Amino acid sequence: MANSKFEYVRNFEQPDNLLPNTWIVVRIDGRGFTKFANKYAFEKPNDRRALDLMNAAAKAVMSELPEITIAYGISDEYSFVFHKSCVLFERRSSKLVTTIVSTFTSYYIYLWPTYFPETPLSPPLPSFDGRAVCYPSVQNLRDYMSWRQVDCHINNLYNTTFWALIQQGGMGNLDAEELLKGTYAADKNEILFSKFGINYNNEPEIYKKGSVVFRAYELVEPGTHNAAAEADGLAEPVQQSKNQTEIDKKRRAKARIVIEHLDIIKDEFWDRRPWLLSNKP
Ligand code: DGT
Ligand code: MG
Ligand code: MG
Ligand code: MG
Ligand code: MG
Repeated sequence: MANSKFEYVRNFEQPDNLLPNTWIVVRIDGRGFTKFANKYAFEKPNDRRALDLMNAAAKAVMSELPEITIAYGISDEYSFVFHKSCVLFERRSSKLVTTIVSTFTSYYIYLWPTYFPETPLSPPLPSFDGRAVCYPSVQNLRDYMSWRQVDCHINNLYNTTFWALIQQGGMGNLDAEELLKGTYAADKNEILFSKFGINYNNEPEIYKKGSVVFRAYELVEPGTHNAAAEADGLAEPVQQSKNQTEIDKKRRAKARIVIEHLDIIKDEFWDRRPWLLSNKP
C-alpha cells in the first residue's frame, strides 16, 4: 500500500536503544507507597505480607521474561538485570521498562488477595515507576547491586531501632528521630540490645538483606571459580549464534526460579553461581 500523507509523523519517534554490550538494570519503585502502606496498615517497619507480595510479583515477571538474569528487591522497589548480550526488544529502553512495570503491576494487583485476604484493594490502585540504566562492566553491575543492598541494611537498621523506640519504648516519633540523629550503626545495635534485648543479627534475613531472585542451577564449590574476572574478559564473543540464543532461552525458561535472602556484596554469591554473570547466559 502506498504511504499515506500522514505517514511522515513516524519520523517524530525517537530511537531509544540502549548501549550494546552493557548490563541493563531496570529499577521499578512503588508510587507514593508511604501513603499506600498507611492505607493498608502495613506493619512497621517491615510487613512480611507486603514483601512476599513484591517477591511473588518479581518472580512472575522473571518467568514471563526469561531474558532477566537476576532481580533484587527491597521495600517498594525491585531491580531487574538483563545480561549484557540480551537483545530483547532490540534493547529499546521504553519497551523494556514499560513491559516490566506493567507486568509487575498486573501481578502485584492479581496476587494481592493471596497476601492480603482481609483487605481488598480499592482505588487509587498501586502503581510503579521505572527506569533503565546501563552498566558497562561486571564491577559496575556488582557495585550497583551492592549499593542497593547497603541501602537495605542502613534503612532496616534505622527503621528497626526507630520503631522499637516508639512501639516498645513508648517514645514519640520526633523524640525517636532526635535520639537517632548522628548515631552510627554500632550505636543503633547498642540501643536495640541494651534497651530492648534485641540482637540485630538475629532479625530475619529478608529484612536485613532484601530478596534475590534468580534461576537455580547446581552450585559451584566456593573458591573454585571467579565469575567476575571471566565475565569481564576481553576475548569473549559479544554476540552468540541465534540458535544458541534460542537453546539458552529454553533452558532458562525451564529452570526453577528461587527467592533467597543472601549477601550479594561479597564474591561468594557470584562465584558459586557463575551462570549469573557468565558469557553463556
Ligand atoms: P515515591 O517512590 O517517590 O513515589 O514515594 P514513596 O512514598 O513510595 O517513597 P519511597 O519509595 O522512597 O519509600 C518507600 C515507602 O514505602 C516508605 O515510606 C516505607 C513504605 N514501605 C515499604 N515497605 C514497607 C513495609 O513493609 N512496611 C511499612 N510500614 N512501610 C513500607
Ligand atoms: Mg522514589
Ligand atoms: Mg516508592
Ligand atoms: Mg522506594
Ligand atoms: Mg503492538
